[in-house]
Amino acid sequence: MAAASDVHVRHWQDEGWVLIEDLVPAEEIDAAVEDLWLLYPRPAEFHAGEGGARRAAFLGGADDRNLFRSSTQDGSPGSTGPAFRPDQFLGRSLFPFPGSGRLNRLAVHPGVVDFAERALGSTDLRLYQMALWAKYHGVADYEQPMHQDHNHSVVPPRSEPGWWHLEGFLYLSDVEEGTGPTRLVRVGDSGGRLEVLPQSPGAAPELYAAEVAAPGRRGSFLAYRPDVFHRGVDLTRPGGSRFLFGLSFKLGGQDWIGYDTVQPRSSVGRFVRFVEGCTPRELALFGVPLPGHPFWTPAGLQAMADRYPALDLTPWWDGLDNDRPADGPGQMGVPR
Ligand SMILES: O=C(O)CCC(=O)C(=O)O
Repeated sequence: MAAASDVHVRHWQDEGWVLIEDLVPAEEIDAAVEDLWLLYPRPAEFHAGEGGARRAAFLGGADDRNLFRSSTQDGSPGSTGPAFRPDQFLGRSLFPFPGSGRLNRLAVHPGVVDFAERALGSTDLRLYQMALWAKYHGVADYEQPMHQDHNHSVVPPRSEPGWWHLEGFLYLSDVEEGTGPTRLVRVGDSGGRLEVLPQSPGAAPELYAAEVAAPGRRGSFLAYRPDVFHRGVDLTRPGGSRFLFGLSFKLGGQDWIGYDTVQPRSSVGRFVRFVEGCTPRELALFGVPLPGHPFWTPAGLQAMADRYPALDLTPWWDGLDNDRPADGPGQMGVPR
């Protein structure tokens, strides 16, 4: 497994953000990306005006889930310059995704999870943001103002170890100048400042002067702290596109932080298949209690086996201190 180095971990902790090149091998991304095209048109298709309903979803609509509200930067029609515009967010799709399951597996990629655990200093993590984000040149003016993601928490972030969370983008396509590499500012350059509202170039020229772009090949992982100023920029290359998997992590128990929830889609077949391929540690990222947790009883594990027939429940049964039934229903979920 490709692993992030301690230098990457320290860089994230000290500077606030880091780009880890090739954290996921390009071959794994290429195999997983085949599932993307069930949701989005391939770039050539999109720009040729093909792609049917998958393309139409990008035209003439708006998605305001991510909007920051401010009187001066509301991205109203016709506005120019950095702003949050509803059509910037048209390409978001929530986990779990259809297809082979390879794209879903990237949510728990060992290289990404290992980095998040080391950066946050804990193995008790939760995935709280799991969404794809597709952008195509020409769909929207993607230029955003400098901001911190205060929409990930109902309280202001704290900037000390133990209270951080980790926001991340796994690159599913090569992200180069012209295809919108995110701009970010080192925390040292913003001096610990917190701003709930986005900062315009006129109001905070020093943040724009300090911004650095984060281009990288597919498989790279961009991670930033919640107190890092950053912004999306426009896609300027004709025919260009950018595909990311937003994966953000928090410590277990930090209920004030959240974004995407998986529960509303947890009974669909694609989620069942995903769960059935996971280890206990991977499922803990979604809040599933670990083996040995007092939540589990023999009846609870039988019900788990009914809901996820192909999940290997052996570790959970082992965690019950030999309390397993002598004769279960004979499914993989109930070891004999
Ligand atoms: O798309 C990007 O590069 C960054 C997006 C972003 O910062 C946001 O929407 O909050």
